[in-house]
Amino acid sequence: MSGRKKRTAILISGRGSNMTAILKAARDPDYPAEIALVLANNADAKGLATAANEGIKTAHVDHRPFKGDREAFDAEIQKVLEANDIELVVLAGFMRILTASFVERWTDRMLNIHPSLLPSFKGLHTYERAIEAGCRLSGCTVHFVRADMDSGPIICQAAVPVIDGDDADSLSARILVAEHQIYPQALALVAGDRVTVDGMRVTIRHDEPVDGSVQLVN
Ligand code: 4DW
Ligand code: GAR
Repeated sequence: MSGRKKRTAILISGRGSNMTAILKAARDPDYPAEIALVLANNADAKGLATAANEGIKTAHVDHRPFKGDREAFDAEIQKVLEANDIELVVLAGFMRILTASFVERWTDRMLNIHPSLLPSFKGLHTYERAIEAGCRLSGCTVHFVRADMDSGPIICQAAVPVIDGDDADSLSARILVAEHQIYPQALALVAGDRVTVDGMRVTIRHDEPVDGSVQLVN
């Protein structure tokens, strides 16, 4: 690997399967990010125990004592990130909305994954809405975080077919497989300094020529 690994924090609220996929990828000596911290707002987040078992440093910042003072909650998170010399932040199923001032401090250094092909289906119930709309393709998106929910420059997307008879459970399971592939890849691109942002457009420096072939689905 050329250059030093970027010290990265993963923020979670629950299961942490994307976190686990990233931890696995980060075991590669050539992976350009090291996961220096996993932080959760819920003490019982399953991902917190997984990370601790993997020997990763964990932190718990409970949002409840802040009683809706989001600036104060975010300031506490910022304090923990700074204490751990964090350079990149990865939201992986982190369920608390972060304030504009926190988001701006981390502009182009904070990533999120969302289970739809953004900018379609921002918000909740993405699977039900994609099925209801009759989409033949759905998928997932890794993007830089901006103050507006589920907005921000897109780094990677994966298209996943919607199959006749799908329900939210079957579609979400298929999309999750793709999430676990693209999130580690997207983080590697950012941590490896291969990404430049211009407005909403991300340009990626690839080593291999990009496959531009058209794929027909269903
Ligand atoms: C997201 C958006 C809204 C809520 C939860 C998650 C998507 C990812 C995300 C997390 N934090 C973010 C984002 C984002 O896209 N943009 C910003 N911050 N600025 C949501 O409505 N959460 C509510 C609480 C849910 C819970 O605790 O279960 C909330 O009130 O924060
Ligand atoms: C993932 O499906 C992720 O795309 C979604 O939460 C799940 C977290 O799972 N995120 C959002 O909906 C954000 N808007 P995980 O904890 O197993 O990684």
